[in-house]
Amino acid sequence: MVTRYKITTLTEFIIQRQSEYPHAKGALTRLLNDIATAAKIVNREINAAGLVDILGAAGQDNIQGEAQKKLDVFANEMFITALKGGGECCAIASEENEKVISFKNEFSELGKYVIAIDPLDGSSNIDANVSIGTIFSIYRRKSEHGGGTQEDLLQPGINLVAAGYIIYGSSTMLVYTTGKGVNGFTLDPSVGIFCLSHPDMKFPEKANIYSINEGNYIYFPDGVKKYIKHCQENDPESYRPYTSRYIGSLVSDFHRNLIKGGVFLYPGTAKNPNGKLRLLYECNPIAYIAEQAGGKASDGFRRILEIQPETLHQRSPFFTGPRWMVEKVEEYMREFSPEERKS
Ligand code: AHM
Ligand code: MG
Repeated sequence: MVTRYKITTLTEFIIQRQSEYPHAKGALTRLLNDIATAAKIVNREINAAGLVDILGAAGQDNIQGEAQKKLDVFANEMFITALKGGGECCAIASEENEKVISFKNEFSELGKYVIAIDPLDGSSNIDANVSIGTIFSIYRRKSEHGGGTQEDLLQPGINLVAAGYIIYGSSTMLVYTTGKGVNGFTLDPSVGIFCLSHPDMKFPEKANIYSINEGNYIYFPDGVKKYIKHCQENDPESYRPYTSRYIGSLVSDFHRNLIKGGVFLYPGTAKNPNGKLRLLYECNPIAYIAEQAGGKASDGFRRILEIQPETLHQRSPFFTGPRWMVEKVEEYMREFSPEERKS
């Protein structure tokens, strides 16, 4: 008997999912397609980066005072162009722009959605040919008409409609959720189509990786220091000692931990009490995916998705992975670093 394999493309998949919402008019479907199209173009540029002379700083700093790379600039412009032209989105908050970009034109003013995006995360790794990513989150706007506003974007993660990331790695994948599980699609570069390759992704039950920039150890809160010791103790029943893996590229570290089972930690430190990662376009979308994959995401004390953002670029300590691993981190934080707790 001949075995038949059905290839499901990303476009087919999101259209199938749309039919589960009888009142949906296809706006979210079109928005996700716009993101996928921009991602393919960004992917093409990243793949060509070693060939053409595009590497190196673009000569300007982003608003966090970090040197921007040319590919950051390119990716930012690409996603903005695709989303503005698509007409479903009325405002974007991007890691690369200080203020909200509000679309006031005939295409987008009526768009129902706003997007927070990190167009190229982990970009300090580009020169070393290490996997990098795009992280996006989609909210329904709060304002009723006109261009989208900052208030439309300052929503807690529990209001997310969809979130996802693209990982530009040994293969390029788009992973996303609309709140009904997490699905991963691998780009077939020969035809330029994302194909369903990782349906219904879940953290594996057996997990034994911890990912943290241990070079900052002396600055970590005591709870995190004690947790690291816990990871290194011998207890085969709980798969310890764990393996340490850290790329320094959030999407890549998270993606590996999702597939292989592991916890990611980026704590606050004495110098930077809120850590490094940005709540709106790094922590929230990854937290939503983590929860949908059966995991958890916390700042050590609070559920990430319940934090009310005050500013666009605010940072948060970030711990995410399988539920039981994150709960262990929280236990250590409560016991050894109670002074870190925020209101
Ligand atoms: P970026 O947005 O400037 O690229 O920085 C975010 C990146 C994350 O991808 C990664 O998890 C983290 O920075 C690594 O930071 P560090 O080098 O301090 O370990
Ligand atoms: Mg980033």
